[in-house]
Amino acid sequence: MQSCCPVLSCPGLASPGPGLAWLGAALFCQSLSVSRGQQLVLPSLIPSSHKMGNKIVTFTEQQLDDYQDCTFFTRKEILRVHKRFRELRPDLVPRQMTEGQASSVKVPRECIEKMPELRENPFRRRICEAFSRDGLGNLSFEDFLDALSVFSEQAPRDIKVFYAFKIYDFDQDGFIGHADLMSCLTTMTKNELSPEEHQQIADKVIEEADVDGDGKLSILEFEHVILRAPDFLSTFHIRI
Ligand SMILES: [Ca+2]
Ligand SMILES: [Ca+2]
Repeated sequence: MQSCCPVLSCPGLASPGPGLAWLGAALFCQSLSVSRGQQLVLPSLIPSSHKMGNKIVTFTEQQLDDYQDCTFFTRKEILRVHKRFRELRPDLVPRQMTEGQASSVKVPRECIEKMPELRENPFRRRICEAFSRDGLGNLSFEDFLDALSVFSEQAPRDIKVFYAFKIYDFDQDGFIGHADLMSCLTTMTKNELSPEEHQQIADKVIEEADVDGDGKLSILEFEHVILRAPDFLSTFHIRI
C-alpha cells in the first residue's frame, strides 16, 4: 500500500484580482462535478471479513488495518469499495485478495470510466490517470481505494486540492501551465468556444493567478484559485 495521502501545507498568498473567482469556479469546479444522488445501497451484501466457515475472507485483518490507516474509510467501507471494484471486472478481480493482488491486479481504464459516478465526467480519463501508479489509468484495488478515499466526504480539502492539481496537470510536469489550461478548456467545453477564446481564458487565468510571475501555476498558486471557488469541496466528491 502506498503511504498515506500527502497533506500539503499551503500558506496564504497575496489576494488575486477579482476575476479569479469566476475563473476558478468555471475551470476547476463545475467540470469535476460527478453525478450525485447515485448512492449505491448495499445493505446486507457487504462482505464481512469476519465470516467463518466456508465463507470467503476478502482481506486479512492486517490488510484491513493498513487500508484503514491509509484512507478515510472504515473497514465496512473498504469492503464495499472492494465489492464495487470487483463488479467492474469479476473475471479479473478475485473475491479474496492477497496484498500482492491488491496492488498488481488492474482493471483497465475503459472499464473504470464506465462507472455511473464517472461516465458523465469530462475528466474521467485524467482522474484514472492521476490515481494509477502506472500513469496509464489502469487501476489496482489500492489505486481505486485511494481514489475513492480522496473523493470521499471525509477527505480534507488539502488532499482534494492536491489531486485536483494532479488531474489538471495534463503534461505532468508539476505545474499548471498554459498548455494544461488549454487542455482543460478543450476537455470541458468541447466545441462551444473558439481556440481564440480558449487562448484568452488561459492567458487570463495565468495573468491573475501567477503570483511569482514564472508563467505557470504552482500548487500554492492553484490552491489560492480554489479557495475562491466555494463549490470546490462539494463537487470534488464521489459517494460510493
Ligand atoms: Ca503541467
Ligand atoms: Ca507561478
